[in-house]
Amino acid sequence: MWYSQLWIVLLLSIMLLSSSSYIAAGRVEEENYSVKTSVFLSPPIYLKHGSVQDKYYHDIPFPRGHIAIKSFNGEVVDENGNSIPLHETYLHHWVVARYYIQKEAKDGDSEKFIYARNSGACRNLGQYFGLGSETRKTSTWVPDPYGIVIGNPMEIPEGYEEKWLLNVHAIDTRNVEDRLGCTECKCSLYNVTSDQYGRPLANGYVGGLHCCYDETQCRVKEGFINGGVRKLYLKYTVKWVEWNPRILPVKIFILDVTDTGDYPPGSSAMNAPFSCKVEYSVPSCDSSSEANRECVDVRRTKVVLPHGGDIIYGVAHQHTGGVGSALYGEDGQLLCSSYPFYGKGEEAGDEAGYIVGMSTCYPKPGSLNIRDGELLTLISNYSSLRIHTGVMGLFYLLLVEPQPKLNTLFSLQQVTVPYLVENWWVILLAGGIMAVVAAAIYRRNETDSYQMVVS
Ligand SMILES: *[C@@H]1O[C@H](CO)[C@@H](O)[C@H](O)[C@H]1NC(C)=O
Ligand SMILES: *[C@@H]1O[C@H](CO)[C@@H](O)[C@H](O)[C@H]1NC(C)=O
Ligand SMILES: CC(=O)N[C@H]1CO[C@H](CO)[C@@H](O)[C@@H]1O
Repeated sequence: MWYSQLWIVLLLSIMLLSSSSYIAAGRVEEENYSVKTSVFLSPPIYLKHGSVQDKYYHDIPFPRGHIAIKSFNGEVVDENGNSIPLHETYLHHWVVARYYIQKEAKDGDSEKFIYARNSGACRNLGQYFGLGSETRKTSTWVPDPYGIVIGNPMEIPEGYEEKWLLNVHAIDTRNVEDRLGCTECKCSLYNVTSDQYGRPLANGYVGGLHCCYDETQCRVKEGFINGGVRKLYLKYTVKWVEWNPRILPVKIFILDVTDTGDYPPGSSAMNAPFSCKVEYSVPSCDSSSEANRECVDVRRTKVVLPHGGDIIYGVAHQHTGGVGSALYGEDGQLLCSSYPFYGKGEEAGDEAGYIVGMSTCYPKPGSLNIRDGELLTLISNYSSLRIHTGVMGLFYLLLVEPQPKLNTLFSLQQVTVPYLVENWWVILLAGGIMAVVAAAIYRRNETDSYQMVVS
């Protein structure tokens, strides 16, 4: 049986490898054979030179059933599936949110709509997934035995079904006068005097989402004649596994460096101002009074998670100009830092001047814990060599309920080998048992193991 032989080979290599790399080796084996990949396209997004689309799409195609999401990524493509570089279409952000809707209700019927939010405190950041320009090169992989569990029939209210909402904010910057200005939503380039709700712009508001909303137009180069409309899509790729009792569900938290911490008491205060401002501006360093030789703008906020857990994954979201973000525990311990990497060339995924990826944190499960009610410090750094408007400093965290320490061989099948044992013979024994278990599982899943679900 080649499968169990492979296991022995793997186990032998596990014993020879250092602790960090054998975590990876354990994962490949456990995870990949039953992971399914679904690739979907958003509804078409029509863009002409300099134009903005910021639309919400209800009931988007999504993997159905009681499953665990392992990763979620997206990118902008054209009708032929070609990747579109950020200097042509800037992906300001995409956001995917979960909701329940009464079975016979029409989308948009707010009475019959229940927003199934993440576990974070920002009421206006309730999404499950969301990134921006960095989406092509940012790992969103949720390691085994963890997963973002969705579609649990026990959680969906009676008479309702679970659906997904997609928001894509894209800015076409071909032939615009000031590319960075358009992506940073500078109001002077957008010829707007009121925000998306028709309210006049606040005094001193020079750039941000209130100036580059849906159907607005960024100034194109003088003399440029309209080059026609282009049809694009957000292509999103969801990796997932069927739910099984060995999966440990993670909770999603989104922290925001602009969070003021003023949460209205009770959940009814829906029109109270949001404590998370989502975006902010970075003044340029020569205009600030302080001697700031490095020209780094450091934003900082304190946030409390009423209910904590063990950190499984962390990543920050920043815009152009970002130079890093970090989360610290109450005792000052660094919990996770996440740094942007900028592209160097022309092609999609490596566009010079744009953040094309963010580094991520995968602490050893159980090694970093956030206590209930712990006061965390979130820091977001931007270069202030020049002014930046409409920047963001979000931090995504995946947390799991702390697991009881394992001390019986019986529970081995729940967990990957490496965390458990120091003595090689125990690994070997455990490995033998796991090989049998894995082979049995493998056989059971054989029929659907490599099925690709493409819609
Ligand atoms: C700016 O907006 C005004 C009124 O909304 C319009 O009349 C004018 O043509 C616009 N200018 C440009 C350059 O688009
Ligand atoms: C943020 O900038 C400050 C000041 O330059 C620096 O001390 C800190 O290490 C930076 N943090 C990150 C995460 O880049
Ligand atoms: C197809 C697939 O899901 N591959 C994953 C296998 O596991 C590694 C981690 O060990 C992931 O990075 C891959 O994405």
